[in-house]
Amino acid sequence: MASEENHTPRVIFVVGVNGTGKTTSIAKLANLFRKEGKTVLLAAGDTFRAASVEQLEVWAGRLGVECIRQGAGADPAAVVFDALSAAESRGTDIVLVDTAGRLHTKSNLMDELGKVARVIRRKTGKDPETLLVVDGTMGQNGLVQAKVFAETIPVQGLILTKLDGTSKGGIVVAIAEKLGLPVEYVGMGETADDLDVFDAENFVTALFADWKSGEGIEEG
Ligand SMILES: Nc1nc2c(ncn2[C@@H]2O[C@H](COP(=O)(O)OP(=O)(O)OP(=O)(O)O)[C@@H](O)[C@H]2O)c(=O)[nH]1
Ligand SMILES: [Mg+2]
Repeated sequence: MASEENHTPRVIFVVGVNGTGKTTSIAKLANLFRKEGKTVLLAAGDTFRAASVEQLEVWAGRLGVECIRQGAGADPAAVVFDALSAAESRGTDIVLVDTAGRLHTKSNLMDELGKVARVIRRKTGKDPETLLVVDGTMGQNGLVQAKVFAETIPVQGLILTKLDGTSKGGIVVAIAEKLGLPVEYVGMGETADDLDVFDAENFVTALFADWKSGEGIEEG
């Protein structure tokens, strides 16, 4: 296993509006990476509410992964710095960074994301992989919010959550078109196993199959 002195972990920075599914998606990603045989560490960067640190710790306990935390009200950048130090010394493969949900209109909170990203860059020598979590049931509103996030900090891809709900599919096409960002993962429920790696071809096939059955096309 990797434990050389200058180990640099892969850092995934998870951002988005309140309640979109960031913390749950982190648990799902941790579960996915662990199944791939990777070592994972969670950083409780949502220090805004005490309950959110606890929420992440409950997931960490269930999944058997470590969670680096400080108290509520701590500086998220300091929590992330600690988590990266721990990952470096332990040779951890992937650090998943949770963040407090924020409205795109709150510029001080948006600035905070930039600060955390800078700490990650300084500590690891590279930009984090930033994944923006978008609630698939939010329609156009989600799109507008996502657009502002992506204009504020560099975003590499999207996690589209709650696609197990009623709204299906269409938003994926709209987002890809309007934001020009790849959908990396889709959330399909509330458990750690409910995350799919997004595959455009399969997705379109499934959409088409739904449409066909909706049209009542008879089977040969
Ligand atoms: N049905 C469904 N529910 C989801 C999915 N992802 C998250 N949720 C639920 O959505 C709610 C909010 O999820 P969180 O992970 O706490 O969202 P968050 O973005 O971390 O929220 P804040 O930290 O408050 O901004 C929870 O009840 C989750 O169980 C999903 O893919 N499908
Ligand atoms: Mg959260």
